[in-house]
Amino acid sequence: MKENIFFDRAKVYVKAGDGGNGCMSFRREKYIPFGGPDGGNGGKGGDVYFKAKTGINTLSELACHPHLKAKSGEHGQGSNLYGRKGEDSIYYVPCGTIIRENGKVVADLKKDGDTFLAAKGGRGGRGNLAFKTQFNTAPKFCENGEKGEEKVYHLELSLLADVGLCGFPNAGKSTLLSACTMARPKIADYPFTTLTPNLGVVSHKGYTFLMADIPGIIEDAHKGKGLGHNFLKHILRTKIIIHLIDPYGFSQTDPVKGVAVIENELKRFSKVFENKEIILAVNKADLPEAENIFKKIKKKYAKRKIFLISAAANKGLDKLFDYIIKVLPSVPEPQIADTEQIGKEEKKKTGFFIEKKAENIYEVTGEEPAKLAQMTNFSHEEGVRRLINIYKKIGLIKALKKYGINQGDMVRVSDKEFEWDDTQTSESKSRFRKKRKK
Ligand SMILES: Nc1nc2c(ncn2[C@@H]2O[C@H](COP(=O)(O)OP(=O)(O)OP(=O)(O)O)[C@@H](O)[C@H]2O)c(=O)[nH]1
Ligand SMILES: [Mg+2]
Repeated sequence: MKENIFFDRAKVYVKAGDGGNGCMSFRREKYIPFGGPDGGNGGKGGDVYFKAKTGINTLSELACHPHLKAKSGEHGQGSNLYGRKGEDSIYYVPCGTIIRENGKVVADLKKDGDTFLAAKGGRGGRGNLAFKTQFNTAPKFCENGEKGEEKVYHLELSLLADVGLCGFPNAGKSTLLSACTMARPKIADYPFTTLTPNLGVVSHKGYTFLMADIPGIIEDAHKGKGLGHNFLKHILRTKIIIHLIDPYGFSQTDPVKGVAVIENELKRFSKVFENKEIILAVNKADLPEAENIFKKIKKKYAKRKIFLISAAANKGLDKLFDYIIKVLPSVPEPQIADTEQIGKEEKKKTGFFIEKKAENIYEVTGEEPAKLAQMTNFSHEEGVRRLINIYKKIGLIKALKKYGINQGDMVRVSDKEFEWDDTQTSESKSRFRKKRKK
């Protein structure tokens, strides 16, 4: 049987489709002399998207298949035929997926249908018809398609429930979830029954809210004891927490002292828990010791909201849920973990940087020059001339001269290499001589 592994994080490598190359072609038809250029444009490469979808609960699929791609655009053809666009790829993630790039949050897909453009497909290269002008009626060059974006993202699932359940193992968290929702988590009389979070929808007096049950935590969970405290991130963004207490305590821990033990673990995990309402609920009210423990805890935590319930016998739940539906509407929308803000899209980087790599090798880095070089088809002399003209316009040629470049030196841009030719890079006459391309 295939094991259902729960992943709540994934590192993925995303590659959008490349744009199709433009085409260089001339109309050749009987009785039509000088038919003119008719090379069509290449198609755009497909984009890669992440889309939140209810019903998906883990990032397992992406964690196991982390290479995500979209199709490339087709090349343009003669007779002004445009290449077909590459198909977009949509990868579905659970609601509550936080997406980070270089440690910075770039998207928080909260509800069903929320979409994030993860990598943009490359633009299709233009065919020679697109370059036809009054001054150049028969352009003998075309563009390569632009490369699709490549990115690395860290995805993390942080469930978005209204109410989160926490407490020592065996307190009855899963029993409570199954008593009031359609969820059927595993329940058993031993600790660590629950190994992955469970979600359920509670309907109470015409209101509905989402409840999350997570594995139990124990003292020193932050040091990795028990199942550790990693699952706490799934109740980090809940509006209210219900801390369930077993009147018989857990292991050697007394139930009254245990309250502080669990809450310390919460606070150690994140400051966010300090500002969240935590309701105390003494469970297993049907057991003889429950009433007594309830009184003791009420005395110790006089200012807190405390309930006595029995999840298994469905006792006291009405009162608890009455209180929850009363306060829920006034609790603000939970923010991204640790109050991080979604990073604004960085402005497209223009400009370039020149570095002398060796005695006669100059390396140019910069998004714009690299993209221009990549989109130039070096087998077309006119295309190379156009590239040099654009490099002149953006000041690259001037900057290289200022840097002291000499006749015969090599210039590296992206994966292309040129030999510098003074006569061809002068302001009046602009010609690079192509040395070789990789
Ligand atoms: N007597 C009594 N037993 C209960 C009550 N609620 C839960 N239990 C029992 O407590 C045991 C643990 O219940 P679970 O719901 O699995 O506890 P949990 O907190 O989810 O435990 P972990 O998943 O291990 O963290 C089970 O045997 C339940 O039947 C209750 O109200 N009364
Ligand atoms: Mg459980």
